[in-house]
Amino acid sequence: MKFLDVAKVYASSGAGGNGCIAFRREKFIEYGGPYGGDGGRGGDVVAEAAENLNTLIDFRFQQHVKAQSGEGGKGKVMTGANGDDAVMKVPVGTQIYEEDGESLIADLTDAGQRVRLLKGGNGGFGNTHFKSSTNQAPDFAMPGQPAQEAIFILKLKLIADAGLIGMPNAGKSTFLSRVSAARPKIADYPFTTLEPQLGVVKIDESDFVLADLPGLIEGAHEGVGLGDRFLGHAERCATILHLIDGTADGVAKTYRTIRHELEAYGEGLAGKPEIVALNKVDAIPEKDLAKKKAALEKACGQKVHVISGVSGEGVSTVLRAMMRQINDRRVRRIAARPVIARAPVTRAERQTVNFKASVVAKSPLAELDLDVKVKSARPVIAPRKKKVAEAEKPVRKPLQKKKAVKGGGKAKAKPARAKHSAKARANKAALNRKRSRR
Ligand SMILES: Nc1nc2c(ncn2[C@@H]2O[C@H](COP(=O)(O)OP(=O)(O)OP(=O)(O)O)[C@@H](O)[C@H]2O)c(=O)[nH]1
Ligand SMILES: [Mg+2]
Repeated sequence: MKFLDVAKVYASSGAGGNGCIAFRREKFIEYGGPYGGDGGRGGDVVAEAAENLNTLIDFRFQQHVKAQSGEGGKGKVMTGANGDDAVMKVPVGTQIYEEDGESLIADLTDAGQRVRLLKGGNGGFGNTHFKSSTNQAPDFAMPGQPAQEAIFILKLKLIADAGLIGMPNAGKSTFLSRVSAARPKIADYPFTTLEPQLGVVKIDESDFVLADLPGLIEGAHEGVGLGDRFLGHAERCATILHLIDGTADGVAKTYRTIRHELEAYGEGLAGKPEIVALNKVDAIPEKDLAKKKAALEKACGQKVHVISGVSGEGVSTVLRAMMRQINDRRVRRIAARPVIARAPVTRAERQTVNFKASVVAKSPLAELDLDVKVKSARPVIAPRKKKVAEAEKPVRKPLQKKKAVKGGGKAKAKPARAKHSAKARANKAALNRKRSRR
């Protein structure tokens, strides 16, 4: 698949659906009232970083991205359907700029990362929304909000741990094919590599991603040769491997030319950790080797590795040096990562939260003491002795007994019977009186 690292996209979100004007008309329902539903929401334009993509080539063929508009509201207070979002799948490492190509909107560096570029319009309210005591039959509704439109520039900056930089024919692609399973095109003419190539390098049970970038020549920052736009792919690298063709003359001059191009490009590339390697040692005459190495060391002011991508000489030493620098950056990044206190989400998590806990974090020492305190506290909260409880309770008991004593042995039954018999006697007397009157 062809590699493309810059693309222009015309995007528009979905417009909101219009609100509906309707009135309820049903048999036996007089004055049904307003009955129009709201319009649906328009879809958003969203960019999402996808792991399985390596190029922006899809946007060469599809430059217009449009989200669905919301459906209009309907009678019976039916809300219109929301429009679907338009999701732009881009490779990890894509930067999204405004139309000017300079104002950065988003940098998608992790797989699955999403960003909303354009918001869909809200749906308009139907006439039911406007009913009130003073306007019981509103004959108007709101239109949906219009869609948003914009032009975006997408720029892909590959996520690689290390980058290969050098003049054309320095042996960059040969080195990549030697240390990884990548099979870039190799030939003895300049600018064989026209687009970046990635390979995964495995060394000492660790691995990293190495990018082979097209060759740079003098004046690349002014557009000479392939220009310097591919240097953008080295911006995210932890280290740069600068390869110099040892069979050519003027190694120090070559080194300075490439350094000058890195400085002219800017974006912090010149300040990146650099490993310098004199390549093609298998083809350098022995008498020239020491001289060339010394000249290069003088020019770069650091240790120069002597390697050969063809014979493999010195390759593992260079890879280990690169791995050290990559690991350094990985450690620094992990240390700098902010600790995000996540709110409890699941029910089980929420139940573990102690809302009465003090805000000040306990020291580990205090936590150790905790166990001892609980143990010592147990006897204090032990249940009170039964005797004490009984002693407190029987305050009313003697009273009940007293009552019982008053009424004698069958105290409860007797007064009731006595009461009943008195009533019966009274009734009997009344009956007798009636009879006597007759
Ligand atoms: N003797 C020898 N030749 C090498 C070595 N590495 C690369 N070459 C040769 O150098 C030529 C260029 O190699 P490439 O790997 O295509 O160089 P490159 O830096 O990728 O070049 P561009 O893609 O044009 O920038 C090829 O003919 C390789 O066979 C090496 O270590 N020893
Ligand atoms: Mg190449």
